[in-house]
Amino acid sequence: MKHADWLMRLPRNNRLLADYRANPFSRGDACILTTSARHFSLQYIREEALPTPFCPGCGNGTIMNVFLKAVKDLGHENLRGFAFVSGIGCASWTISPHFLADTLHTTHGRALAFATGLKLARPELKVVVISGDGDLAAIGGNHLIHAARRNIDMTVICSNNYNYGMTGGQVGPTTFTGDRTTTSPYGNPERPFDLARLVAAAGANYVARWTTAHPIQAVRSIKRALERKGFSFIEILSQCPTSYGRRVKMPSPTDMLQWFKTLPMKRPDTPIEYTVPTKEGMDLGEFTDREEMGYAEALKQMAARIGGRSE
Ligand SMILES: Cc1ncc(C[n+]2csc(CCOP(=O)(O)OP(=O)(O)O)c2C)c(N)n1
Ligand code: SF4
Ligand SMILES: [Mg+2]
Repeated sequence: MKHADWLMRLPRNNRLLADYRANPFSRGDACILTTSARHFSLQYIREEALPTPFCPGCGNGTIMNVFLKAVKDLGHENLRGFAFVSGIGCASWTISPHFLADTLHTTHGRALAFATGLKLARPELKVVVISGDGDLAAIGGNHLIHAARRNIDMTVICSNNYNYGMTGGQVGPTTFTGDRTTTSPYGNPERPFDLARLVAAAGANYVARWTTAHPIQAVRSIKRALERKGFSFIEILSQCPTSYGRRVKMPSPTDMLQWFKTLPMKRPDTPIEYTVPTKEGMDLGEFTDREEMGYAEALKQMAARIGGRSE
C-alpha cells in the first residue's frame, strides 16, 4: 500500500491526514511520516495483506516483528534466501499471506514434514517454520521430536499460547494443569509439556524460550538460531486474550504481558530434565547451544563415502 493510501485510511479528523490533504508536498508531519516513519518490517511484508487477521492484543504480531527484526539485523535486505513453512492455526498466519517470500501453508501438524522435504530438495535455502503449540506439539509432536533428533537444518519458532486459539480455545499439550478451556471446563487434569526442555533433550542444536514481553532477547536468540546449522527451536510464550486469557482470569493482553514479565530466568544449574511447567515457574533463556553435525552435513558425508551426490 502506498503511504498516501495509508494516510487516507486514517480517521477523517486525524491531524496528519488533514495536514496531508492541505498540502501533500509540504514538509510538515505528514511528509515526514511518508518518508521516515515507515516501519522497518514493511520491506519484508506484502502490504496488500495488511491488516493481519489477528485479534487486537494478540501476541502473533510481536512474533512477526521480532522475527523480521532478527532478519534485518543479520543484514538480509529481502527474504529471497528463505523458505517459510507453517501448519494450521492462528500462529501459522504469521508467515502467509504476510511475508514477501516463498511460503508453504501446509496441513495441520505437518509443517515439519513439509519443511524437511523442502530442506532436502533445496539445501541452499534457509528453512523457517512458524507455527503454534498445537500444530507443533500435539498433532505434530512426533515430527517435532524426530526433526530435533535428526538435527535437520531449520529454524522453528513456536508461538505457545497454551491452547488451540484458532478453533476456539481447546486444551492443548502446553495448557497448564487446572486451566479451564472449552474442552476442560472443570480444569485441565493433564500435565503440560515443557517444550524447550523436550526439544533440547530430543537433540536440537539450539533451543531458547522467551515471551512476547522479551522482544530484545527473542531477537537475539532468533539471530543465533538462524545462524546455526542443525535444528534450532525458539519457543515464544504469546498472549491469546480471545481464546485463552479470558478463560483463565487474564482477559486483557496486558494481564498476560505482566505475567510474562514475572517469569524467572533459567539458572545455569537447572536440570534439563522434564519438570512440570507452572505459571510461576516457566523459566526463560537458552536451554541448549551446541554445534553438533546437522542432517545436511551428515548426508553429504555419507554421500561422499559411498560415492554419490547429496544435492
Ligand atoms: C487434521 C486436522 N485436525 C484438526 C484441525 C482443526 N484445527 C485447526 S487449527 C487447530 C489447532 C491450532 O492450535 P495451535 O497450533 O496451537 O495454533 P493457535 O491457533 O493457537 O495459534 C486445530 C485443532 C485441522 N485443521 N486439521
Ligand atoms: S484467537 Fe488468540 S491466537 Fe488467535 S488471533 Fe485471536 S488472540 Fe491471537
Ligand atoms: Mg496455540
